[in-house]
Amino acid sequence: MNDTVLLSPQTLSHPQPTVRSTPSWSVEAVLALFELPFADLLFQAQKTLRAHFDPNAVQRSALLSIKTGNCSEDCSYCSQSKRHQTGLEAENLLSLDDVVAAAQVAKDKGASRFCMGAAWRGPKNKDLEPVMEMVRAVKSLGLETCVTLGMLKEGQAEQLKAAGLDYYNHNLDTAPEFYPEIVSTHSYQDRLDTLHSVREAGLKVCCGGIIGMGESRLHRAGLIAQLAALDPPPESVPINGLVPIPGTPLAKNEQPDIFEFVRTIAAARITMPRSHVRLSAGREQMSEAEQALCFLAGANSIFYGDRLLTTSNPQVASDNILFEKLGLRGV
Ligand code: SAM
Ligand code: DTB
Ligand code: SF4
Repeated sequence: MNDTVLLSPQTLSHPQPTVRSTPSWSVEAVLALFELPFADLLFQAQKTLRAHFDPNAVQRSALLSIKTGNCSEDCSYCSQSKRHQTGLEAENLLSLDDVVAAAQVAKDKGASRFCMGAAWRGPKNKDLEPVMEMVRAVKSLGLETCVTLGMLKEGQAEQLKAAGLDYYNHNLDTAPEFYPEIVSTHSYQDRLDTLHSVREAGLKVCCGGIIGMGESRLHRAGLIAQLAALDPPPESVPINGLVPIPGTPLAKNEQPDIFEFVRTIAAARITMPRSHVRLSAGREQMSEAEQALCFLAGANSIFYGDRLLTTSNPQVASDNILFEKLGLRGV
């Protein structure tokens, strides 16, 4: 397969409008960004951030795993696949009360959005009603809502929208040509199809990827080009550093250096100027100075709270200290 393939919206099973609201980026053009001198790249990213956002405001989302483990899919990075022996204890869907209590704690700590993740290939129709109740209850606390439930069947995105959902998270994770090396139980096209139905239902899109799965720089550029080619681009773009999980095929993968991660953030910022770019999983392995470089490169969102889904995240108290040192304002 051609290494620089860009699956355009036209390759989707549904026809798309031909006039784009934003210019699209070729893989080669994104690769050229990655190859700029580091300071030139960061300068361009910082200029882009300043043209569209308050550069010192950082959006904060809290995460909760509402259904953990025992997932049928074989995503090779994930602690929750039943095909990997990760020692994770599976849990059924949480109760509404537990979810509301966690959302209230997140709100009290300052998060503005609450993201609920379920380890499903996709929700069954009977799974959707309790999730919709959670969405309604979390929204009534005054938080923005986001869910990540896997692939959606026809009509499900509309039901979630009707329940008041704001965002649906569904990551493309890497370039299309590398995806089959990471996951075999669903395809890149499946991911694009769900993203399309989420958009059609009028939901905001949260879509990003993972750095450090053994991909090349060309693949990283391919991921960014693919995200920027979504029309419109995702409102929220989470860039995750792989959290190596013992028992998964990627547990011992060598990680690219921090500058490559920062370059990916900068490329996301430049190609998706109006999107919130989230410095996502992997922050716990980063120093304060490394995180500061990511903010300089245009990241303006984080996961905030002591836990991600099944792994830990920096403590709220240490994030508050970092924000104070950098003069950042959490929103
Ligand atoms: N099952 C749903 C799905 O696959 O979309 C939702 C949950 S899944 C855990 C959401 C995203 O978390 C993945 O697409 C991936 O980007 C990220 N993720 C999962 N495990 C990770 C890890 N070990 N390191 C970094 N990111 C990870
Ligand atoms: C995203 O891009 N990253 C989050 C969220 N969306 C769902 C998940 C990160 C998971 C990190 C590994 C874990 O805690 O299991
Ligand atoms: Fe399942 Fe999502 Fe993990 Fe893949 S990333 S194994 S679909 S929970």
